[in-house]
Amino acid sequence: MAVAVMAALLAAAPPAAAQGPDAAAGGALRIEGAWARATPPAARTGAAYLTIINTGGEPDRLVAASSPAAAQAELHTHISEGNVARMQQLQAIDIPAGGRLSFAPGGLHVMLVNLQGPLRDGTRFPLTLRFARAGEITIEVPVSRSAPAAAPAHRH
Ligand SMILES: [Cu+2]
Repeated sequence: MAVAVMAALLAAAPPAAAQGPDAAAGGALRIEGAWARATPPAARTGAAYLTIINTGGEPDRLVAASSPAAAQAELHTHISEGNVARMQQLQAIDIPAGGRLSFAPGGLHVMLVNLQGPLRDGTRFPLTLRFARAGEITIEVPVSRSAPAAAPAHRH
């Protein structure tokens, strides 16, 4: 009797997470290598970077982002006009089937607008990404002064 109850409890337990602390899975999508640059105390904006990997056979589309760390989280890229690089907000970003989308300094980034407070080196904050197909995926974004060693670091 006791054994049967135990077996039922085990069967009801959720499956163990099969991912590391820096990877989040949402169906066919995997989010890796998230980080945000530490900001000065008075900064009103920050930027977060990450890589989205679509392991599935269907395209998906990143349509929004949000975080308790800031009033708004916008999808931005950099465009060059002559010698001037400036940021441009995107309404959505496609991720092809089997594709990989990298956000990195000088390119795509999640712009955190009206920060609730500075992003401090060594802390983490939640970031929720909303996809047309996969729905919402929330990740923890570590804050550091520069790109983690595993991430491609390029400056502009
Ligand atoms: Cu921006």
